[in-house]
Amino acid sequence: MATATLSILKPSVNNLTTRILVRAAGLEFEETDVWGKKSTPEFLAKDPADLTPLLEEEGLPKGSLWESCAIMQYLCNKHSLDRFYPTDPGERAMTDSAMFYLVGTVYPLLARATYPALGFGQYPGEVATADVSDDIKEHARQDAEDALAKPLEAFRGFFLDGRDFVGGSSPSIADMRWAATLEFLRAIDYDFPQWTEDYMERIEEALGDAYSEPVADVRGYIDYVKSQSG
Ligand SMILES: N[C@@H](CCC(=O)N[C@@H](CS)C(=O)NCC(=O)O)C(=O)O
Repeated sequence: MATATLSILKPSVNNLTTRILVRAAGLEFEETDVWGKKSTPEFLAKDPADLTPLLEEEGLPKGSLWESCAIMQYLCNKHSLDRFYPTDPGERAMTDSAMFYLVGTVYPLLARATYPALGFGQYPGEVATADVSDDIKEHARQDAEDALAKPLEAFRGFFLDGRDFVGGSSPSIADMRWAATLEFLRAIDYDFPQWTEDYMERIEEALGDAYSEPVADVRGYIDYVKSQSG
């Protein structure tokens, strides 16, 4: 019987990264799709942030944990998955830096650029949720899309300089986090530099079904929203 439960939403890349890791590591886990089942008193008792992914496992101080990168770091620490989260302090710092950069700096831009196409709600206080015209909202969305080129280049120039992956010769949890996230840019037919396509291809090839099976949910959702916008 699985000792860990991962509560997920299938079209989400924040969820996808953890779904890739548990498969790549061959961990025993139960995956629960919580579409329409969040925001209940039971869910909020475990996850007051009301966000997915959510990991439940005995041994966690509160029995539950949210935030995709924290979940991946915890699982790697607990199961000694050094190949995905190196123990050398310098290599580990590279992995952490790439993940924090993604979550703190890149994801907010990417969400502003892609969420309208994906049909996802945006955050209070942003242009997209303000009482302004659609033209102004589109202008702000385009600004976010344009602004992505700089952090993408920073990522390539630093983390992939002389290596195939942040993790060196094989993908780390930072690579899973980055590749999963970049999938959303297909919703806006983002003009990827060739290195990005090559990087994503390398990750999928290295991880095989562990990547291809869960990413099909995200790609399927993107195909669906594109077919609706036709
Ligand atoms: N930084 C968080 C983001 C989590 C997040 O935004 N999760 C979204 C799915 S992409 C969610 O559960 N949204 C549900 C909601 O807003 O009700 C992580 O990486 O886990």
